[in-house]
Amino acid sequence: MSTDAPATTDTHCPYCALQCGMGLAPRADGGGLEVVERAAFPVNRGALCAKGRTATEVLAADARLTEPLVRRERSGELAPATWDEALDRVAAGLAGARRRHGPDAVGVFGGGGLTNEKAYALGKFTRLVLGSSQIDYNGRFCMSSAAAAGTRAFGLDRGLPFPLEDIPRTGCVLLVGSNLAETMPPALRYLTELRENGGTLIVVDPRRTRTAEQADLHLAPRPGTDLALALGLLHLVVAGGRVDEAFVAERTAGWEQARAAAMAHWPELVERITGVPVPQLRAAARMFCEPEAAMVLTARGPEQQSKGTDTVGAWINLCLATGRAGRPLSGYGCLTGQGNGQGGREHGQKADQLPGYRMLANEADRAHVARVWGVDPATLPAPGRSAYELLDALGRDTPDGVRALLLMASNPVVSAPHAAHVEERMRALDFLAVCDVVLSESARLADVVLPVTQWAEETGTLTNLEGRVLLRRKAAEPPPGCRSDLEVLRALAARLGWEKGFPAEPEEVFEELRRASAGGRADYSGISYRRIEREDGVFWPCPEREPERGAAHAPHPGTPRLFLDRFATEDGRARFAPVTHRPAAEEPTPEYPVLLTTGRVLAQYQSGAQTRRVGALNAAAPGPFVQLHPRLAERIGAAEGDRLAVTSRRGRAVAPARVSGDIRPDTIFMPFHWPGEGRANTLTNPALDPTSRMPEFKVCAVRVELADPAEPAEPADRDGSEGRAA
Ligand SMILES: Nc1nc2c(c(=O)[nH]1)N[C@H]1C(S)=C(S)[C@@H](COP(=O)(O)OP(=O)(O)OC[C@H]3O[C@@H](n4cnc5c(=O)[nH]c(N)nc54)[C@H](O)[C@@H]3O)O[C@H]1N2
Ligand SMILES: Nc1nc2c(c(=O)[nH]1)N[C@H]1C(S)=C(S)[C@@H](COP(=O)(O)OP(=O)(O)OC[C@H]3O[C@@H](n4cnc5c(=O)[nH]c(N)nc54)[C@H](O)[C@@H]3O)O[C@H]1N2
Ligand code: SF4
Ligand SMILES: [Mo]
Repeated sequence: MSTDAPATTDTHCPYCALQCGMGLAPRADGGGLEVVERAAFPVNRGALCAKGRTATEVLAADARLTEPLVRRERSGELAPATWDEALDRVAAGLAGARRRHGPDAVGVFGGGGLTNEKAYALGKFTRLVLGSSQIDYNGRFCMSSAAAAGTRAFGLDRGLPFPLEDIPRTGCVLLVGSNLAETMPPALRYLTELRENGGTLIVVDPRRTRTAEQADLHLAPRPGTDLALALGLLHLVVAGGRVDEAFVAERTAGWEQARAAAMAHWPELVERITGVPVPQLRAAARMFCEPEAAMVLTARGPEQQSKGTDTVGAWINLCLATGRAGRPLSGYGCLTGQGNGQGGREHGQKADQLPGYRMLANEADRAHVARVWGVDPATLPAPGRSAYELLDALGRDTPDGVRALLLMASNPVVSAPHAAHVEERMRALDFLAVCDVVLSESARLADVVLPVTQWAEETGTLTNLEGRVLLRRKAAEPPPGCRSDLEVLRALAARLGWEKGFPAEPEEVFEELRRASAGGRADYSGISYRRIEREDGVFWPCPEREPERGAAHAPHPGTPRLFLDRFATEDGRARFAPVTHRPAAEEPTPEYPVLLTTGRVLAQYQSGAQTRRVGALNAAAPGPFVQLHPRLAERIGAAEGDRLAVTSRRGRAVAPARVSGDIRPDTIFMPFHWPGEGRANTLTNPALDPTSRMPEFKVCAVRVELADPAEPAEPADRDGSEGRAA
């Protein structure tokens, strides 16, 4: 921080996609920073959830890594090392795998929490320095189905096509598989205001969540049946004569096929598939169609399914048929998840994409980016594997196996589906390097761990769920042993023969990102750090405008609202998705008679790597649990707090029972924030959506029984699993 910097720095929360504005001020007692209110920022207007309020605790030295660690050959243990030794080891590990097995034997796995600058640099590093096609990131586990469906329908994928401030002014919000009262608490206010203004809220969730409690109507389908539900609602729309024929004729294509699929899903059939009674279906169709404007918002519930892309497509169809898209206060939106869930997927860490949402398979896109990077387009690799497929290929002794991995900002040992298998694959690697701020369960398996700086210690841009590009500002100096991810990439690139092209200064990277994105679908070329500071963020697309001769320069204003005149497809029309219902990859059987779904609780974030290190959050959410209905509990003889064993075809997890009438009797719910015996992802199914390659986190078949009381509980180890044997 420069000496004349103001005492309070305006910045943003390190965690979710709402990217709440907050201030960071030096503590009165001189020890570190404290979070203070930043009321002027429009998204959260000062409100923060418990994670945001306690975020500075992860900056403390005792919560984090402050020196590089290298695995010692003799002891097999991770031990402190100098930066030079650690970086030399990483460069040698990556180069060695490439020399022995070719460039695609080196993989990179990124994260949607990385800033735009880091995501951009990581993709460029992989394609140029490593020459590898094998990069993907945890956002594949997050919104990739909504991204694929949005691109297919609208020609563009941006989480929300409107700012959050539009929500209170629409007539009805149909919220599908989002528990935002726990996952984005300050956003609940928009729904409260909607209802105060006379609008209605419909929530679709197999559980009666804190969010569902706010709804005028709560539909509780069986997990994995949203596609049928959406088709059933569209059926009722057609049968009730509520199709907006003029809109369909003028602004869409493909209606006949979509209509036929919906007509095959009559209400009684849909009741049988989903478990939602016909009168509730009728009520929902009525509530959605009655007001002049309405929105459908989805989150991970319908998206994290092996048919997530078609499922989101079916919800979009409902919007299109009723004319609730491409008009003011109407539309379909996806509530993205991670801090930079949106921007993280636009700038080149996704297996098939280049910066600016350009595509690796498109010649013109390759040529543009290659020009900015100063290389021959032919040297850019082809699209690579998706996240789970990449993890599944780790350490494989086959010609296409990935032998060395650079992991930056994800903790797949806890968060990947079929996690025991993924852990086994990671252990089989020839070489694993991890950049993280804490010694996560995945970092514990590494040969080299590089301790990096975090949010409040560095500057960078992030793109929130509204498509608003924000500036997260540096507010404190990092511990002396930490370096930024950008510095790490620069140092590795230099060791691998690229002295230039990898600046460590975020604004310099952003300037290059602007040029790389110019003319692309996610065009950031008109955005600058200065503009973001002045304007509380700028919505993309925001192309740079050449000043007109004689006239005062009017920069592009950014695009808070998309599609009002035309959709982003070539002919300007939105596309109906030709979708029909299909079952989940795993349906219940006598051996596995119960459905497991998974998700989040308020006080923990993701794999818990950061939030399990915060005292107040651990007190609020100390460990895993199995939420189950009293009828199911009675059937297996379980009472509140009893240890339950949950078994799927992939493994077994043990966690205490939480008996609650707020869940369907045929379904159990487990949060996925913990490692060890209660790890939900030991159970989950890596069945992938054929288009988005998103795994089916939200439904698999399990057996639930009382755990053997003689079996000792695993000690509650906050830091998780053992390291990798040498
Ligand atoms: N506290 C907290 N907040 C977070 C995060 C966190 O880890 N903790 N993570 C952030 C990230 S990356 C993300 S992606 C978002 C996720 O935000 P959400 O999508 O709101 O979170 P989830 O709990 O995964 O899923 C939401 C709901 O889907 C329901 N659900 C389960 N199966 C189905 C189904 O088949 N159909 C339907 N319709 N619903 C179903 C679950 O019961 C759950 O209540 O949260 C962000 N915010
Ligand atoms: N069963 C089940 N599993 C799920 C889901 C589910 O709903 N159910 N949801 C999925 C979803 S939506 C998501 S997004 C994934 C997320 O799962 P993960 O990818 O594991 O997410 P995090 O726990 O946020 O991991 C981020 C890691 O990066 C570190 N980190 C933070 N900031 C930085 C930084 O600036 N640089 C570097 N190098 N490291 C940093 C953190 O300390 C942490 O170790 O989980 C998925 N897994
Ligand atoms: S809602 Fe999200 S961005 Fe806001 S304070 Fe909580 S975790 Fe941070
Ligand atoms: Mo996510």
